[in-house]
Amino acid sequence: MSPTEDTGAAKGAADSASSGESGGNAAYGRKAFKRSKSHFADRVTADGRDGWPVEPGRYRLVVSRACPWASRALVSRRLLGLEDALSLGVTDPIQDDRSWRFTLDPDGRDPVLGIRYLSEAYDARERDYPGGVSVPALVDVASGRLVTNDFQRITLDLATEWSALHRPGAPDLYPEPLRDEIDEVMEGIYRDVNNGVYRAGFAHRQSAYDDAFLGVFARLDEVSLRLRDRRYLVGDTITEADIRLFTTLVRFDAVYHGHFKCNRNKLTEDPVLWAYTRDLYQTPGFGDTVDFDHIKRHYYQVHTGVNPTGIVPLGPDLSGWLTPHHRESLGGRPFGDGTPPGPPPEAEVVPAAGRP
Ligand SMILES: N[C@@H](CCC(=O)N[C@@H](CS)C(=O)NCC(=O)O)C(=O)O
Repeated sequence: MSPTEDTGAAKGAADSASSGESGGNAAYGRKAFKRSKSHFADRVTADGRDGWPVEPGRYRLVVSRACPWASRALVSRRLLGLEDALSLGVTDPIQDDRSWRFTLDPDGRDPVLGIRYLSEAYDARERDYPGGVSVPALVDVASGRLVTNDFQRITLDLATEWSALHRPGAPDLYPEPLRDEIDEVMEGIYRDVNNGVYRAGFAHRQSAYDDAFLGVFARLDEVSLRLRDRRYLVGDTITEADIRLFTTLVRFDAVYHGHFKCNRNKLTEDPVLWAYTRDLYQTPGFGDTVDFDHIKRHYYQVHTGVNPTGIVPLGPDLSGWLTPHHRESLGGRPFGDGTPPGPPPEAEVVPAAGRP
């Protein structure tokens, strides 16, 4: 990733003309789409060196299930079994002019933080903070203050700094001997795929779109080749790299192919990537975090600059997600010496509208 790219995440998100990721002025103007570094980059660590020690029950993870960056944290939290230690707040997939809101909760308030808008946690941290309000966000429950919105770091810290609170049998998502390779693979995937689809979707010049489009598919072709005879991206177990690729691929046909015009082909037309993504989708901790209803409504209704009618397509047909993928024949040990997580807590089960 480039730490200087601009998120475009901005306060006031309902209309893409004034909202960041959703198309904020800086991000979505005449210039090429840029993603900025996260403003709040404190880390929650085992030794608490930034003042935020790992502690069960101390923090709340706030996500939108629509957001690919937040969904990384959702998957990591499930795979690592951190549900009891780190509680979860889920926002409405549709932001209004004050950005992410807790309208899915009774009285429109997050039941633990007691706030109606995520921006209240940002304001508690820094009054009149001028930047964007983005998910994922880790919030200190007692003070109501935002700790970090650094999506690149949050998952790595869940994997490495929160290990005392991992469930028995949790996988090692960032194994030390493989870190260089994982980082290298993730860097190309971030630039060309995770962020590339946004650069294509928010492009305002043909050449910017063309570049992003070509980058997306060149990288997907390379990744598809890599995954032809190996089950996972690095090593023979699930790692952080797979989580980061998954959260983009699972959205591909639902939103990136049409809405973001990444339409050389669909995910379902690449037999390797389709089987790989289905394999992960069917792995406990991945698919059970995905809400296709939130994903589609967010992209098609919030990015009004890209989709002025706000019409949400009825397709694609989701039934294929549950079909056999046959990737077991490649070997691989999904959880290494560990075990898959159990089912999600009842309160976190994705409603039927969001599932195949
Ligand atoms: N926090 C990250 C970005 C994560 C991000 O962009 N999340 C999107 C949702 S997918 C968001 O919250 N955007 C704010 C908005 O649309 O107003 C950063 O600082 O770069």
